Amino acid sequence: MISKILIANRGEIALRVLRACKELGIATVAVHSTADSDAMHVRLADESVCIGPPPSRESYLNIHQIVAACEITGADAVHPGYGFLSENAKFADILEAHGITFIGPTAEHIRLMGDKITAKKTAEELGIPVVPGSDGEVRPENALKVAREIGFPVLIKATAGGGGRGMKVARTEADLEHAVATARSEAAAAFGNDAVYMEKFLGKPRHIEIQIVGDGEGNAIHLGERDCSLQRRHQKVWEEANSPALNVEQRMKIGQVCADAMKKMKYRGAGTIEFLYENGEFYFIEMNTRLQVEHPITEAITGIDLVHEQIRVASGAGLSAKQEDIVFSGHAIECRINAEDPRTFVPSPGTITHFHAPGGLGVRVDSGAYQGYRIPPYYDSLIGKLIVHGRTRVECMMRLRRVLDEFVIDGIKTTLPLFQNLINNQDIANGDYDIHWLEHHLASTSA
Ligand code: MV4
Repeated sequence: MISKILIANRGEIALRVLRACKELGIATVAVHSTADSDAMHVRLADESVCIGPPPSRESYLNIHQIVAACEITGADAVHPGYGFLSENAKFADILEAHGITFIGPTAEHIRLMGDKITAKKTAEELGIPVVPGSDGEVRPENALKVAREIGFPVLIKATAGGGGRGMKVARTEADLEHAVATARSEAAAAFGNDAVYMEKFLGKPRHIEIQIVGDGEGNAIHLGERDCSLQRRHQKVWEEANSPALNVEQRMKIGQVCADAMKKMKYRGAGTIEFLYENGEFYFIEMNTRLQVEHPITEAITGIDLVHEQIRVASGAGLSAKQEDIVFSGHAIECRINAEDPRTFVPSPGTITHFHAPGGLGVRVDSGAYQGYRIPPYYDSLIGKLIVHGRTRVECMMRLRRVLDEFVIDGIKTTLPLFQNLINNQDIANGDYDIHWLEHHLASTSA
């Protein structure tokens, strides 16, 4: 049984995890850099430990400091949140070696899915549909042969990459050699691993991901999909559950394929299986072995607290529900609110002089911000997530429009105006968008 959880993260997700711990009656330890002493989760935690100066590599990424904080406080489990050390297999190994429970998958599964070549091979072996592509690593000497077999255009990806980092498109044979060489050198520089692989480049897909939870013993459930196609420079902006593009049959089919795959690998914890969706077909691209930023929209339509599930599974109590118990109800949209200029997206740190979070039925604001809070310049610009639920997508959009007009954040610039623009856009109203839509929209409206 877990008695005290150290939350190895900051910002809105640290507060979110803390809430779940308190609901389960589990003691909480917050860790923070010197720049986050005034953070809300530090104030609300039972204990807090300063783990270093502002730079992440000296604080939130400092494994020694985090393990030391566990030893000092007697925390017997760590929740990593997302980002930072959440998909660091070495961190999971070190915690287990210290007898501290890592609330997440095994280090073995983190490593397996962290390498995008082994992730794709594993997915295919488990019966998950994948993007047509190379059988493993592609090298300069065999790139042309592989590309001709796949058919142009092709996409070269770094096996140690993910999230769009290190990808290069080759549209013709003339582009290929340079694309492969550039991808390999950038991968070596960014990840210390120059291995790349190749896939058929899909031109106008949606980005649809499936939420799963496994108990590590062969049971697993899926909690439906999230449509994350509205992205800018690989940063998700607006996410929806359900996807406007899927029907119930498609949802249940791809969900079951993923749940069955997780049963076969005895996956432990929460995970997200990412697909590109085009012309009615799903194509696996990668799997994330962590809780995702956008998990609240899945919680909104299923009523399941995903952090509760993570803690239950980590403590050996198993899943709280069977697949037949899962009911999808209504529609939810998440808007990521960043402290950025809404036109240029340049970060806008500073002090919040007035903060009013909207409320009402079906409205959730996950944020550690408050009036007088000073947003530090050292970390990503996400200051909160606005999650709105309705019985239908139309009701959800109506509610979202009201909520965006009610939300007050003064003293800094935020991306709220971007959402007030999107909520009145006809393509968005029709759910008619793909992964390129937002960047095209921003380019056309900023002119
Ligand atoms: C692709 C693709 C097109 N074809 N793979 C981007 C991040 C990572 N999740 C994989 N990504 C892509 N992989 C093939 N074979 C297009 C993208 C992509 C993308 C995917 C989802 C959401 C936004 C995106 C933006 C640019 C490119």
